[in-house]
Amino acid sequence: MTDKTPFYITTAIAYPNGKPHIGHAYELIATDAMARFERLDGRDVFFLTGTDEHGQKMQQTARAEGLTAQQLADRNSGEFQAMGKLLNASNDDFIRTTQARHHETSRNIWNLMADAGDIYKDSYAGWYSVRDEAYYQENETELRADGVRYGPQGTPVEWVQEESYFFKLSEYQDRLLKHYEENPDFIGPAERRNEVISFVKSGLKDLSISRTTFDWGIKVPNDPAHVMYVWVDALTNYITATGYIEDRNNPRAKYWPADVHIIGKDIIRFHAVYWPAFLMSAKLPLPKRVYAHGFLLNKGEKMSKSLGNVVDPVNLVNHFGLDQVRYFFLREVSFGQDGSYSEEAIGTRINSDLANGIGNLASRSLSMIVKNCDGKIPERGELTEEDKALLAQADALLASTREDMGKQLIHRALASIIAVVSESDRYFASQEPWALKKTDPARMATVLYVTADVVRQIGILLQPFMPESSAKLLDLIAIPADKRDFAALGEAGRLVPGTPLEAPKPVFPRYVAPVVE
Ligand code: ME8
Repeated sequence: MTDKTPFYITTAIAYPNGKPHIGHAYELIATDAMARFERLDGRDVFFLTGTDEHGQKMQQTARAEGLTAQQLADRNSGEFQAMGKLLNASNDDFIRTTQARHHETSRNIWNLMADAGDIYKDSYAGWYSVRDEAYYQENETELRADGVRYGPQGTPVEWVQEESYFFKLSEYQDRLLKHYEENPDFIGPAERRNEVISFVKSGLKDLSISRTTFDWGIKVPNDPAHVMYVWVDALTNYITATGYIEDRNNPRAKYWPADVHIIGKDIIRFHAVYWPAFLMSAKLPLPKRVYAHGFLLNKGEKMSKSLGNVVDPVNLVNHFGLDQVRYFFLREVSFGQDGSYSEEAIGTRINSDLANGIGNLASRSLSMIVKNCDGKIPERGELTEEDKALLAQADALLASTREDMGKQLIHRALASIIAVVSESDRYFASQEPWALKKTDPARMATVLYVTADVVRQIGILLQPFMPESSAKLLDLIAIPADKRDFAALGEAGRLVPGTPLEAPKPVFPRYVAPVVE
């Protein structure tokens, strides 16, 4: 049965203090694959991404570049939107936290928390990392030999002391722990869940939620000397886009609460501690799941401007091709763990899985059909045990990939699809349809039919990961537009004998590394 219920998925919203890097691209590609998967599976999907434009980091960067924060945000938010187009991201909306709709929702959620009695004015004194836009306890920081104090993410912290509003986070410690216990799927993967639970168990202090020493932010209701702490406003973006707080009749209100927030592991604390506490205070439903992916490392090393190894996603896509890059990251990196990439590794994946794998299977089987079956999908005869076993494996992919994708195990879903490609290669080689051409053409036709139907199902299932190439693959087998979603998998959409095919064009070329002179 097709599940048509709403499905709301988000990426983190990036700081547009610079151009997007490969980490941003990775998160967007992965979230896009999940959104596309659910859409093809019949769900009513809302997929949101955007930019997080306020805060001290934005203001400082803008100043250093001789721009206003708004100018910097406008310039780089445009870069993030362009990256989304380049990556073929299918987001339904792009939110910018400087938009009026977002200012309104941020004020509304603030007022709801204030009405609950959870906000009070005091003064803050403590450590702050502008790079992380995060407050840290002294015991989370360390003074290093260079005389600089660093926070837990390795970024410098500075001492801030100013009048500030506080959120009574300490009062939510028990409720949060109870929520994690009662909802074991709320945080994934398990390492992150354990990390969050031990952080909360170690004791929560009230959280400073406004700043007075700069003004690039959303003004606190009735106290314009304060701007909201950037994370209060940033996290709120997820609900802004649904209009849920303002109008439950908004056609998008049905998407709240979100099914899953996809974020990087460095920002789990904000999403799995602060955000649910704010929502509990505002008496709003909590997101169903927060899933943190790992970090991408360049040849095993952290990317940083000083190491000069920050890879521009545009260059990577221009060099290898978009779907090749999408495939590589989604297949190579275990989603939830850190992953390393290198040009060699990308080239190897492209050749083994795409060119020699699915590409070769499709071109061998389809060109044989074109040459030997009158250019039409052949009739299939009686199925042998081998035919049935292969079709059964392909037919079983929907259930297994659905289960994997439901747990954000993207790499596992892809691995099982590619395993069926390898299985089909073995089947094709052992059935020897080229030999059957002379001895038993009817049997050859059945073997080609079975192989082509597996190619069809693989093409349908690969659409979330490689939308453009999969469409080309499905074009080669003349699959009509209304037979490309998951409802057409298995018996329901089997190839129709007599459908004319054209000679297959290569969909996945081999990658040949450029010769370095
Ligand atoms: O954190 N590999 O923005 P951001 C993988 N504005 N993912 C990476 C990465 C890497 N090398 N570097 C960063 C922020 N990311 C906030 C979010 S959400 C309400 C506010 C991921 O631009 C990072 O983990 O620093 C985060 O999920 C996203 O990119 C944006 O990072």
